[in-house]
Amino acid sequence: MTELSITTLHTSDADFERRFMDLITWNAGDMADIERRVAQIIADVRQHGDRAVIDYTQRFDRITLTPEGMAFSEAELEDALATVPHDVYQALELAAQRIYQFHSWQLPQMGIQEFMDASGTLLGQRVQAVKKAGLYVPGGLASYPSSVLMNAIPAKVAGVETLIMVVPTPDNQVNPAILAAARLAGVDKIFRIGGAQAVAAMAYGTQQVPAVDMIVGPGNIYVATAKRQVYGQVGIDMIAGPSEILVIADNQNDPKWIAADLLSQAEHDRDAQSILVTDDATFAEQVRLAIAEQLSHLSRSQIARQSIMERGGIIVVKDLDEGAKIASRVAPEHLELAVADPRTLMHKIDHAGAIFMGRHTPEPIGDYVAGPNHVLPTNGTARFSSPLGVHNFIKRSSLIGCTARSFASIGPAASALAGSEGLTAHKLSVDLRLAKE
Ligand code: HSO
Ligand code: ZN
Repeated sequence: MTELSITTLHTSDADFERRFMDLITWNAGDMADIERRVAQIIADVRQHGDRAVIDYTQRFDRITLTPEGMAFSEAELEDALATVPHDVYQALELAAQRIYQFHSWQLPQMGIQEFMDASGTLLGQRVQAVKKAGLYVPGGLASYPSSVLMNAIPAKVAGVETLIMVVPTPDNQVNPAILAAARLAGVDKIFRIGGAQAVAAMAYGTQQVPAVDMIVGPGNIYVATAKRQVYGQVGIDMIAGPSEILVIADNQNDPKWIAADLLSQAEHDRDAQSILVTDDATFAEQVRLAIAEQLSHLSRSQIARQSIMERGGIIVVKDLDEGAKIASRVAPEHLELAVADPRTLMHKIDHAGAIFMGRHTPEPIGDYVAGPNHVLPTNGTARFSSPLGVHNFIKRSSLIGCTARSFASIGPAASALAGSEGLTAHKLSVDLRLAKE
């Protein structure tokens, strides 16, 4: 086995800044060709509907669908569900129940909220769920039942009326636990389609696939590009990059625990990023050795090894406060605070998608059963964006109601502003009513 090298930086090094920026800068590469191909697929689906979706499915997934066969039938779902191992089903149930509970707690006040201001004008807002949402679920290596729960349950809790799901089934293969999760979460209809063609179908609608208002869920680069291109026609959640974890750990941890936590995200993707921040160089070396040892036993050791060697990092800081500053600059998707007093340290963190507090809270507990969402901002976007939640499926309408009296009081200012903007129809609309009163 080749020696496992991990980029190791000390904040006291003269070239720390440059090497730190190199470590955390992520470039997805040239996208022009993918953009073009995706645009073509979307245009085809808009023009030819199901016909185009079926043709692309034949080409990419090697299956022949009829229009009616695009969605799973009840009988097919029942058959698939019967094959899910009992312990997996029970675990999904527990996860679903905990995710439901957390997102119910998160729900803001819905419905009509209003007040009367000093002029006597009624002001307020109506808060409601989007009507229809579509969930993309990848096939293959990144097809996770837990992600079905994490995307579907917030939609249902928010009050989305129609929730559909698409999942590609290349060579007719599908993980039955995906279907079980969809059932548990209350998904209304599941289509066996994927790729940019499935995103286009949900955005514009076809004969079989209803057009939705909002598309959520992870996917490969084609799916991500398609989501970006249909944004505006529909809402989208976010464009997720490769997984990331940053662990701040003191030397009181078991290096094996921390090594496994770092590997948990490295095994997602060769491009995933795992960073250890510690105030003890000897501990850092123990973690490196534990990573090397554990790597050889992992089912995805090749992926994890590449991620650790090419994108992983160890940063040795002078104290935990400096560690918090470094972590805030990374703004990682997942941040573990494996220290004695995680709460104090948490207050010093400006940005992170999810914060795991204390030595007994490893990242994977949040991936599956804690309750908060595992769909989180990546690539530094935690500076301005938030985990997926009920809010992604909620929208507001403003309410404004003048009386003759309140209109007389605030109308003249509107008239003056309309005049100054040179918009004479605006002004007339106000003035006609003012004249009458
Ligand atoms: N950690 C991933 C989600 C996931 N993990 C699904 C396991 N299954 C999000 O970054
Ligand atoms: Zn994970």
